[in-house]
Amino acid sequence: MHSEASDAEFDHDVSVLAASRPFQVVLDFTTGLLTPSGGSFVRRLSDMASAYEDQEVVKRMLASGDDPVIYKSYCADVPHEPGHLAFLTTIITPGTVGSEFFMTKGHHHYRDSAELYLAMSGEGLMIMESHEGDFVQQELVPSALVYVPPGWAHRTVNTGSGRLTFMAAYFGDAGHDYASMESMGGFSIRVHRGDDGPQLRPSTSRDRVEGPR
Ligand code: PAN
Ligand code: ZN
Repeated sequence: MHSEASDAEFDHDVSVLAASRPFQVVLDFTTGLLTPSGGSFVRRLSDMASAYEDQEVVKRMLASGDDPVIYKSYCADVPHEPGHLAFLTTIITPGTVGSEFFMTKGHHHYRDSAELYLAMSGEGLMIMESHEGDFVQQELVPSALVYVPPGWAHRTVNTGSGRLTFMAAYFGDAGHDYASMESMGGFSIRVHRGDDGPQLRPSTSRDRVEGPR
């Protein structure tokens, strides 16, 4: 089963209570904490080194022991099973790798299904790409809700000077497919720090994967 290995971070010991009875958790809109949470995971630069465009900078940072936490997620105590609605919060640290803003790995869902994002604090962008290669960006500012239709890969980028926090809810059996975007060389557009704010530029990583034409 494809989803089991790549969804390891999202899995946790779900309590019998949470799985079968209504429950309540508290979202802290400033810190992004979900309390109580059923587990958490962290992604450092070394966990997603290939996601960034400037591989020279990545190598230099890691070689000098600079391996920042790019983001942390807190998962609700909900089983990853059909019929359930899984949700989690994510807190992206501010920063860049070269000029490219810190961001999530980004993924498709194995089962093409919708997802709902709620921005809680900070400033960012959500970039989304369909199977057909259509690209859409949406701003993430506090209280913004972004609807991701089935089939759209999604990545979140912190373009601000503080942390970006948001919550996302998705179908329990959606599964997380990171490989499909990775195998194409990532998203077609990247978000860099420009002189006047975030700048969206075509990614050069796709050329690396496709080779010279
Ligand atoms: C989000 C993401 C979360 C971390 O909850 O999983 O922000 O990003 P990556 O999974 O791309 O590392 C979501 O879209 N869940 O489906
Ligand atoms: Zn998702």
